[in-house]
Amino acid sequence: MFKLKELVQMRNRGGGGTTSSGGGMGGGACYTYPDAPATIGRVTPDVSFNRGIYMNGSVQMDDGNSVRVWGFTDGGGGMGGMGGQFPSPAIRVTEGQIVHTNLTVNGMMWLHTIHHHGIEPSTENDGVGHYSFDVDGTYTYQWKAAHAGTYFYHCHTNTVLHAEMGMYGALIIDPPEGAGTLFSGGPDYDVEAIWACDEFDSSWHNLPWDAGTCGADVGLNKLDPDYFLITGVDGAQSAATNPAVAVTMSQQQTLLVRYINAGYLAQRIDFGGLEVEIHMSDGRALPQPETVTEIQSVSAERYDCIIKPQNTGVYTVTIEYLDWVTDEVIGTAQTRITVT
Ligand SMILES: [Cu+2]
Repeated sequence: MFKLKELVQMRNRGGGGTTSSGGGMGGGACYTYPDAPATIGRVTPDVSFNRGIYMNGSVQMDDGNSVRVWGFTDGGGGMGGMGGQFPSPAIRVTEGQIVHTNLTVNGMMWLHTIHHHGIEPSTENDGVGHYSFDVDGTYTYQWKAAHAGTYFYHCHTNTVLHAEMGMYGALIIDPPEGAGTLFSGGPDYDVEAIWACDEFDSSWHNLPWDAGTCGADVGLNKLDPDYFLITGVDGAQSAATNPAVAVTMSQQQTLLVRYINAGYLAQRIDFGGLEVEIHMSDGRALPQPETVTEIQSVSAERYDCIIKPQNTGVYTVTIEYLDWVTDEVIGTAQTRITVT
């Protein structure tokens, strides 16, 4: 009688043992589903976005190292993978709109999808390859922005790797009142920050796109992160002052922090003594706002946090990245809210 571990070892040997190095379809990717159809029931959208692919980006870390990232470009194309940003450009729409997200992977050997996380479209438009198809040419994801709130989109091909590589961006649905109001009947805000908190295991970042799909053990079950980021910026030092992350506001203003757990670890955020009103989670309003000074989250959770500072000052916000079983702190990232 086989034990589970032996069965896994047998399967891994049968699966070929290694993955292709170049990442081409000819290299033997398994468990991918190419050939996207035309969008079923396609209608004229209220708004559309074009997304291409880049796979040659890099993020400069505070210790001087750079780590390779992949992501989506703002535009079609995808050839050559130039012009990427990390995280990928936000998709921002208004509640009630029919949206088209046009993904173009033309001319590349790789497969990708877009999953609009927290949106509930049809299976064909949900971007989960195993349940529909991965995209090797073009596909138009058609969906409705049903509920205002904070979401994100990410690739769902060989997901454990592609999400880790940085293939995600914010997805924001404003209410009909527009940006400046969180949801109809909800709070208004003057200043907005999007904090997508993520961790990198840099040893994963040189793997080919199809790593592990044929059953080889490439280590994707062992996340050993060495970098801790806020919205693509190293949280060791840079995120404390980088204007893409750190907030400067006056005491008379109201701040909205759209917080996204974009990593795999649990996270705990301490707001440095500021009181925070949680108004929404995962794209839905809470029955009553809850006032806290700390949030704890798990992978893919979002919280919409309203902050009305009572005093001027510089508040250090600390994100702790926690072992998902033991709650041990594995790393930290910091940024600041400066109230003048
Ligand atoms: Cu991908």
